[in-house]
Amino acid sequence: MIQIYVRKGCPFCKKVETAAATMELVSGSDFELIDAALGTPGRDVVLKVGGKTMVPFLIDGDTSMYESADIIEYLKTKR
Ligand SMILES: N[C@@H](CCC(=O)N[C@@H](CS)C(=O)NCC(=O)O)C(=O)O
Repeated sequence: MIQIYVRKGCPFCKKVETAAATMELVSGSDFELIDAALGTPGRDVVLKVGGKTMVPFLIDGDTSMYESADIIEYLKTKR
């Protein structure tokens, strides 16, 4: 399943979550939201895979990306 790493209070994460909802993609079935707050395993994954701690961060198999706009475009291909 697509994994989207987010943090509470992150407006770029909220933008991705709102766009996903508008596309009628459902959290828990179409994608999984994972907390990447300081001290979480999610943050470690983001850093290990992407090289930065920035969120939102998407992982879908071998595909991974930062940048909310790119993530939204990617999700559009998964509707
Ligand atoms: N241009 C990026 C900006 C993302 C961004 O600035 N995210 C903040 C949190 S809202 C962040 O992760 N900053 C760096 C960090 O905390 O390591 C996007 O549109 O996704």
